[in-house]
Amino acid sequence: MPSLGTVSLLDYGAGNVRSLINAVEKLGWSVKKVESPDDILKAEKLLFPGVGAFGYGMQRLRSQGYDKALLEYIKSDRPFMGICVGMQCLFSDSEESPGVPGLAVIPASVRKFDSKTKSVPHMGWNAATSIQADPPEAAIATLNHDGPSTRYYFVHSYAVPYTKDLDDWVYSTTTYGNETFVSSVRRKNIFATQFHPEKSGYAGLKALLSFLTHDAVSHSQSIPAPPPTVGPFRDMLTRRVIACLDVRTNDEGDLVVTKGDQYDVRERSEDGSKVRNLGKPVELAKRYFEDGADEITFLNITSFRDAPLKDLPMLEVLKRTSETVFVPLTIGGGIRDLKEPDGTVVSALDVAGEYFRSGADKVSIGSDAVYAAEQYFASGKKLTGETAIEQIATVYGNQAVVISVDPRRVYVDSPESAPAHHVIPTAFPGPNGEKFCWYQCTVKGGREGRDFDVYQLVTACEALGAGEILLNCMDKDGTNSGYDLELVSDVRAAVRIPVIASSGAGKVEHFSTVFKETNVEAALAAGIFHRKEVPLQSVKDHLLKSGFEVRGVEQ
Ligand code: 1PR
Repeated sequence: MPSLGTVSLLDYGAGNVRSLINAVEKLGWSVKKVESPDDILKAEKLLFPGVGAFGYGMQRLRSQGYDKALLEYIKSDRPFMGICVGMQCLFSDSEESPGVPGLAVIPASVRKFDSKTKSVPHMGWNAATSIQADPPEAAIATLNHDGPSTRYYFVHSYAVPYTKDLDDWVYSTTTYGNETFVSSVRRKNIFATQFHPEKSGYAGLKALLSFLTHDAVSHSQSIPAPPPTVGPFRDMLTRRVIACLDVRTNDEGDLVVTKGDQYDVRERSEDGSKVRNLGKPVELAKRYFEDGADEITFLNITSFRDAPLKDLPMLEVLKRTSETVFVPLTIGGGIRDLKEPDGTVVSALDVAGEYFRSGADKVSIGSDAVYAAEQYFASGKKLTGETAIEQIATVYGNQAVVISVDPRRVYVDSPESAPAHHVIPTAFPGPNGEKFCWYQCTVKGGREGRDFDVYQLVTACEALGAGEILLNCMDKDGTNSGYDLELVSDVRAAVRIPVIASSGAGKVEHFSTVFKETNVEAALAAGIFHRKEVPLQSVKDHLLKSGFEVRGVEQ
């Protein structure tokens, strides 16, 4: 198909721009990467997907001479679209990087969300309430409000608080907890979104398409005066439903999606014990995207075996998945220092970088996080800057680092029986009537238990800079008996970062129960989706009926 046009993309190399390129190409357009300030000056349409910290972004722009070119480009009235930090850079400065000036196109400051009453980062699907009347003449872009369930994907800890004096700029606002912030700006040739259109399913693709195709901007006019803003604004952040694909090579050497019972992925059959094969990773991920999954997580479950970086099978899976799936993708398994066959060590940061360039938005760290957290306590809670968590969070942002926890329940008679551990009372007594338990961390996919508990792990990882917890439970995995609510509540209360409940989902009610009883941000399931026992959409329908905000499936 001939290209409908070309958009220039300003990438300073910190994160996943592959998804944005894939989204633009899916819409029939071509992407030309900016390689010099001159490329900016010559561009006819410019996309700026900022990634990472504000200061890092501005510093990269300045060191490459892109800042001046950008300002000149914007002044020349040609179409500009900024995304996430690419929007924040338009403002004067940011609390994230004190003393670093922004481009100062819009006179306001970016501020950190208040984490006293809510999890930070603001991560997930939220509404963007338009406060500008859509003008009859072409605007630089429009958001498509297909109905009340239209949501866009956000992931950020900093935002511009909404105030009425910004109304000349503000296109939409979004509310998170007690704060209403600017979720998009639109004026003359400038359109910018705090959310990620390339990760916002079909609603996001439509927003992107409108920027690509609307070029009849009336340059001399700004958008008509906005209607009076309405309030009070309502937090419409949805609970996320995540489909998880455990991937490994089966006995025939094919890469398959598998699923264990309490982490045992082999069939219990008379003719031996084959690895369960529940489908192909790329195809299943596409099916879940179309069914309305809010995120897709891939876990490479045999990653403790060394493999050369270039042969990591999940790189290709991510590349292919990100061509057709436009929601966030997480990859876990093997995010650690790797030893190449010639003995060279590739750092966890470089391994993660390879995954981000292949289409991942977040990496999830299992075993390595346990070792790092043990070290953190052993050193008297010192931050060395050397752990994979710290390094990846510094370069790609905290939101890009998920900690995958593989705990096992250990029953005890009383808290005094395990003084070194975080012991909680349980309503489900142990085999000898024990009324207390603690949760032991494991590594290598549950193959090895450590003398370290989940409370220690998650608090350490939060301090090291992780952005989210993926909380599995070995006792519940594959049982269809519901999430371990005691574990999930305990972890939810221990940290401020978002928590994903995982392991044990068997019916739609398990999702509403875990959200109601523990207030987690997301719930993940695997087996019920793979075996087609519970359609994803029925989970969303049930949550909606139970009074939860959910993202609908738009086409
Ligand atoms: O240690 O950083 O290399 O990461 C290894 C990763 O692989 C970890 O995230 C670990 O959880 C995962 N993993 C390793 N072995 C297994 C296994 O099953 N044998 N899978 C495994 C973990 C649990 C969830 C599952 C939920 C929901 N599987 O991924 O999807 O429990 O299942 P359900 O809804 O069917 O109950 P590293």
